[in-house]
This record gives sequence, structure tokens and C-alpha cells, in this order.
Amino acid sequence: MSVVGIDVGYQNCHIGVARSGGIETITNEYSDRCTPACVSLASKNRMIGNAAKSQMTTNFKNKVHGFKKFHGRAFDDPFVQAEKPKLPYSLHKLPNGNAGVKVRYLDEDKVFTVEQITGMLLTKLKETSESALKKPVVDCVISVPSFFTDAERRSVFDASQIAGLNCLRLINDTTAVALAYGIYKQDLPTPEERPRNVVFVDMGHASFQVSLTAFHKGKLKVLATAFDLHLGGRNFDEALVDFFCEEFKSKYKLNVRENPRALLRLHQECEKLKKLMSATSSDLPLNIECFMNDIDVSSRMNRGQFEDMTAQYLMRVETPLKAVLEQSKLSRDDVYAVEIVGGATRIPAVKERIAKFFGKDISTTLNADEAVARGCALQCAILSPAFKVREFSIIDVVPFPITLRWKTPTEDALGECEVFSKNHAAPFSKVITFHKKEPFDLEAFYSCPQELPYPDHRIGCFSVQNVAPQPDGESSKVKVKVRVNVHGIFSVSSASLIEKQKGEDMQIDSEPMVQTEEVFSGFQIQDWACGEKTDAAAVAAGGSKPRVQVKSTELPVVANNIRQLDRDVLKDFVDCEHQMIIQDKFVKELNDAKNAVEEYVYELRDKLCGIYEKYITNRLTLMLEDTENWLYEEGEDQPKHVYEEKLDALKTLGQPIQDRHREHEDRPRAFEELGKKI
Ligand code: ATP
Ligand code: K
Ligand code: MG
Repeated sequence: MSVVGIDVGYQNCHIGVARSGGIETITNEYSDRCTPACVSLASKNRMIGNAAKSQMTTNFKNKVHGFKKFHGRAFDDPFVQAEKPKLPYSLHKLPNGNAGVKVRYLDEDKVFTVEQITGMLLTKLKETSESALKKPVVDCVISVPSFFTDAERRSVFDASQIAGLNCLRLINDTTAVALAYGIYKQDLPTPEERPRNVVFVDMGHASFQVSLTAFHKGKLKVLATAFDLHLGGRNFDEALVDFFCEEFKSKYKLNVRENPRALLRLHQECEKLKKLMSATSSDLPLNIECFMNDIDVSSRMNRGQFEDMTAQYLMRVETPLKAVLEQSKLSRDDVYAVEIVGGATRIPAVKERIAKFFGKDISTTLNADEAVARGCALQCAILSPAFKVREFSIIDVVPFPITLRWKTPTEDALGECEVFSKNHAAPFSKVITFHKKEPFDLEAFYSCPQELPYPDHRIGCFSVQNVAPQPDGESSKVKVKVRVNVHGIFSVSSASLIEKQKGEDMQIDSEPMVQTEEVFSGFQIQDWACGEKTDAAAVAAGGSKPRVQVKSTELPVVANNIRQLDRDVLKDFVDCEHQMIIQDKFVKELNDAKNAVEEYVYELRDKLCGIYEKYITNRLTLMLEDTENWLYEEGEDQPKHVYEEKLDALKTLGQPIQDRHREHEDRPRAFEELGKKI
């Protein structure tokens, strides 16, 4: 069983694994710990990660990047529409209304869903893990932003299934970081002591996340999360791009925005410049040769100018920092440490703002690029029965309050109840009791649409079926279990018909998941009532009411309108991904066979003028020459077996020469050996 944690960033992905020595991050085939979140589709195969990114400015229409935030979003979503003009590839409206991408693949126009694209990326990350661990990888933990809603989480989860992964948990970025921070700390407070409160700040390429987490020995509890959905390194790149586009327009009369290739190059150069400005405050040059219309462009910039032009973004750093304190009702003095991760926190002005807000030095004890992946791997190790790791309990929060709504017997009036408040502990299950005579629907939605960073506040509709009145015509008691699971996904997970009892119309039992039991034992059996007929007495009575053993019958619950792929469609995508993996493997083997011929020709030809000179045959020289020409002509594009046969034919002639050379080399050595023995 594998222990793998994957940080799927908007720009960069990292993989953490557990090995006997502990948790470590691994490198890919380019010896790089970072794999770019980039997928390139071509006429014969796909390229994913570094290979796709390195050719960013060619074939750019078929290079898909910056897709992380399209998960679970409709094509008409305002965010998707705002991103669309900035992308070098095309977005497409899928039959279900979602945003997909349109590319040329295998010389055909193809549309892929975001789940498929992330599935491709995850396939690559899975393969990278497999070659590092030298065994198949299935189980993993994947990170998502803490602000991801139900639809976005379900979409990422579907993507993991397309890649053949078994995602044990979708963990929030900042929670993964908190785990990576806490698990090795030996000096955390005991349960009786006041908790150690740590603020985690992650500014990545496309978003800014903050959490306030309380630590005790062996456990962490997230108290609050806050974020700026659209603040990250990319804003700082774009500010530079805007500036130079304007400058090059007046200085060189170039309209950079009309030339996607030039614009992409400018983006790359601006990102490099931004990183250099983090290291030095002095003036830095920007030079791009043959930028557009054969013109070389050049300019200069320094940190001071950069900070002026990005003031609007720097201003926004404070808001989520303030928000976590307000939500958790803590003051700056209650904060033990502020830990920063994410590439964009390397911008000095960002760091300064954070330090200034908390009035203390910020800690950079965690690896800014790898902390999320390491936290994911640690969570995977904790969840894996095959791996021994220190016990550590994690209690996360529900980021946005969730409400259930249902029809009441009195005509068309609606019953409504907020089942999870903001920052409610998660994962968590609750049992709600209804008194009903017929099947009924429960609509789940986010309570505060105006606070939700997502245009649609509906989560889904859950139909509780097979409900009938009691034989005496009275209502039946139905217990419904609602749950926010380890992935942060909401569902009505089960329903059961209970032997009839007189009582309120509806009541809720709070019932935490096993792993959080200890912390919540205080109100584990405390019932709280709400709904149409709530009164204070019912609530008060709830806690002390003795439990009766009752017969319960499982009722089917059918989920409608939840934002996940249809299971048949998912199965098709799994098959499709499998086909593409086979195709990539086929192309790779073909290329390897062709390269082997090429390499053999070059190697032997080099040696023919050198060490093999005295054993040379004319036939071989001719054949090498022929093969080299052939490789550029009809040998350019042949099936694998043709290359293999070619190589064999070459070796038939080449091998005897190599053998004779070796014999010649070995002979003196053999004499020497013989000499020693005598
Ligand atoms: P997200 O978390 O938003 O999904 P991500 O995880 O891919 O994105 P990171 O890898 O944490 O993002 O950070 C990438 C960003 O950090 C990029 O914008 C990159 O330019 C920026 N960055 C990296 N190093 C530096 C540096 N030295 N100075 C300034 N910015 C930097
Ligand atoms: K990352
Ligand atoms: Mg990140």
C-alpha cells in the first residue's frame, strides 16, 4: 500500500511520499520536485508537466494550464467568462452547462472536461510517484483550497477517480500545512493547558488562504479560515505584463496583446523579473530578443516601482488576516506564531504586510513549496493501516454554513434549518428526526449566497423514499443522517424509519465522527431541536431524554442535482484516460525504438574513426550512412518493429567489430592475470 500526498496547485504540483526514513518530497524524470500543472495535447500523444510547460510558447492553443479554478464551474460562470479572454486555449460549453476545453488531439477536434484535464495531470503525478516508490500507487491524499465548495470538491474527487487513484481525503491546503507543522512538535500544550494558536498563510499563484489553528499535544483544531479567492502571484505577474504592454506600445509601437505567443513570452519574463525583485531592490533589466516583428525589446524595473504598481493587491493582504481573528474571537496577542508558505509569500512587500499586521516576526520554518504536499503525505500515512505514524487528530471546519429545506404538511410552507454553521467542526455527522407520512425531499444549499465565492448556492436535493404512514394513520418517525465527510463534501448519507414515538416534528442529534469523538464527547448525546414547533422546553428536555432501543429500517435516499459527474460518464472517462495512457506508452516506445537506432548509428560512427578503425568493414560504413539518411526520410515515421529490425540488422554487422575490439582489449589483461597466477 502506497502513502502518497499530492499538492495540486494552480501552477505547481508537488508530491510527498512516506518511505522508511519518513516523509519526503520526490523528484520527477527531470529531477524536479515541482511538476507544472500543464497538459499539452498533440497529434500523436499528450505531454504533461515539465514537457508541456517547456514548449509553452509553441502549439499554445493545445496547452492547457490555469484550469484548477474551473472545477465544478459552469461555462457561463462570471469567473470562467472573465478568465476566457486571457487563455491561449479555447473554452467550450459542455452539454451539462459546465466549462470544458477544446483542443486538437490526435488530429481531431476534441473537448475535454476539467475533470479529465486534472485527471491527466494526476495520471502524470501517479506515474512519477510509482517510479519513485517502485510500486503501484492507488491510495493518496490530495489538497484543495479551503474555500472550495461542494461542487468543486466533487469535481476534483471525480478527477482523482479518472486517474485511477483512491483519494482517502481531500484535505484543505492550510490544514495540510498545519499538520506538517504540528506533527513533529514535541512541546505542544497538554489538554489542560491553553492551546497554541498558529496562523498559517498560503499565497500561491492564484489564491490567498489563511487559517487560524489551535494545537494541543496530538491534535489540531482549525478555528477559522479566510481567503482572497483571486489574490496570488499571478496578479503580480499581470501587473508587470500590463505595464510593459503599455510601455512597448509607446516605445516600439507593438501591440503585444494581439500576439498570443509574444504575450506568453512576456508573461514568462515578467514572472522571472518578479522573482528577481524579491532578491534585490536594485534596478533590474528586462530584455527579450526577437520579441515581435523581429524587434528586440528592453526595459528596466525596480522593487520600489513594482510595489507602487501593485499597491492595490498589497492592500488586500490584510483582510483575510483580520477575518480569521474576528471569526475565532482572538486577538493578535493570542497568536503564538505566523507561518507562511506558498511561492508568492516570498514577495518582500507581502511578507512585510503580514508581519506588520500581527506585529511580530513571521516564521518561515516550513518549506514554502513543499509543506502542503508533505502535510498530504502525513495525512495519508495516518489513514493508511500499513504505515505506523504518530497519532494526530485533525478537526477541520465547514467553510460556508449549510441549510436544509423541506416541505411541511401545512400546504406549501417550507421548513428550514441550518444544519452546519460557519466554522462548524468537520468531518461531522448529525441525525435529524422528521415525522412524515410520505416520501419527502430535502434541499441542501449554502445559507449565505452573498458570502459564497461561487455563483450557485444550491448543493443538491436528497429524496427520502419509501416513507408511509403508520397503520393507525399517524406520521412515521424518520431519522435522517446528514454529513460533511472527510473531503468536505456534504450529503444526506442515510435515512431510516424508526418505531413511532410521540414528540416534536423534527429534532437534531449531533453525532461527531469517530475520530473527533474525544473532543466533542461533551455534546455527543446532546440533542438540539429546531424546526417549526421548536420551543425552549423541547431543547432543554432533549439532553436528558433517556435513549430507547428501537427498530429501524433503512430507507433509500436518492441524490439529485448534486454536482458530480454522472457515474456512466465517469466510467467512460476512466476508459478514455486508460486509452490515452496506452497511446502515450505506444508513442513513447516507438520513439525509444527510433532513438535507439539513431543512437547506435552515431555511437558506432564515432568509434569507427576511433577505437574500431582497424576492425572496420566497408559494408558497415555504408549501412550506417544509409540508416542515417533513412531516419530523415522514410524512416522518419515507421512502426516500432521496423526500428527494432533496423537496429538488429545494424547490430549483426556492428557486434562482431565490437566483439573483436573487446577481445583485443581483454587479451593483455588475460595475460596479466595469467602472469599473476604463475
Ligand atoms: P495555488 O496555491 O494558488 O493553487 P500554486 O500552489 O501553484 O498555486 P505556489 O507554487 O505556491 O502556487 O506559488 C507560485 C507563485 O509563487 C507564482 O506566482 C510564482 O511566480 C511565485 N513565486 C515563486 N517564487 C517567488 C519569488 N522568489 N518571489 C516572488 N514570487 C515567487
Ligand atoms: K503548490
Ligand atoms: Mg498552492
